[in-house]
Amino acid sequence: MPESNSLANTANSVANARTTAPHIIRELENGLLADAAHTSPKYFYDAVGSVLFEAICVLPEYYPTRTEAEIFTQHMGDMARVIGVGGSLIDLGAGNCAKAARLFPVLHPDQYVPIDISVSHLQDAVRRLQQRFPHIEMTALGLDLAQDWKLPAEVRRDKRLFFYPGSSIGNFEPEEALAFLCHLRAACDSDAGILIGVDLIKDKSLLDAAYADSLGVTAAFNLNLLRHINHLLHTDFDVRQWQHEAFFNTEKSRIEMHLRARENIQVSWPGGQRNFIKGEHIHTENSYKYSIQGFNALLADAGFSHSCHWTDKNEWFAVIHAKAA
Ligand code: AVJ
Repeated sequence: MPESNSLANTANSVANARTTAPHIIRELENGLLADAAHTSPKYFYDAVGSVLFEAICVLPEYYPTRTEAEIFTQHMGDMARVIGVGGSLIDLGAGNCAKAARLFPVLHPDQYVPIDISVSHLQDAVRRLQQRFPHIEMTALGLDLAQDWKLPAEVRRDKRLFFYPGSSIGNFEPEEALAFLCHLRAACDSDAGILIGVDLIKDKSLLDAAYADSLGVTAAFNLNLLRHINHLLHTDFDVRQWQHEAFFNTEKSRIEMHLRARENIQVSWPGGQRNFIKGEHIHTENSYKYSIQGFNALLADAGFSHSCHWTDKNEWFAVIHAKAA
């Protein structure tokens, strides 16, 4: 017993000694020190945050995941007719690869390229998928899609389909979303296309409920960010001093998530500190909602054409396909 304890302690201290990359420290500090404090939504997804997000996806109030899945169930055959078969399926933010795997039996890609922020997250899923679909060449890539990124030469050029489900595009500012789409368009030959999930503008009460669920899972997801930042920046955030807030900002057509200080709070970290007065907040996420026309205009501005969309009976969510030529 003492043996294994001391081994565990050694492993722990090695993990704790791992230092955060300087650009991440800089990004976090800049956000915390800004007049209107803010953080990037990519920091939600540590081990706990990723599990909480999976729980969000099965909440009754959180319609996007379920609605998108229904759209695929209903319209996958039609999508395949529009898109055609073969080519390279490039999965942006692949995670467990489950959404793309549903498309394999209808799209029959020659190559599957799952991309996520860390390749190690993809490895297990890809190994399992490779056994189920031995004839599809699989190349997992670790890239941060919010940074400048480039596809390596292993990614085939022939008939690329950029797959971006889940309405993750909503996390970008509209001008960043346009830049992102332009970046994809630049990686397209004339036979390429994009298949993207887009959350649509709807009644404010439905949107508010989806991001402030009755069980408090989204609140836990938002608050967990502070624990993750404590780990990355060695801040001394106390989660209990902060309150989850989420609402649809109709003028800006976006869900905003914030963490509001329940009292006056001083947050310190090696090399910095920030005082928050009671009621002051940290802006933790935007999730933009589009109309189909609005998103088509963005696609057109990025150089995509022949757009085609599928939606659910309530028109809460859309899956949109567009061609590079
Ligand atoms: C992963 C960005 C699509 O905006 O709905 C869910 C993240 N945040 N609940 C979204 C999220 C709070 C989600 N995206």
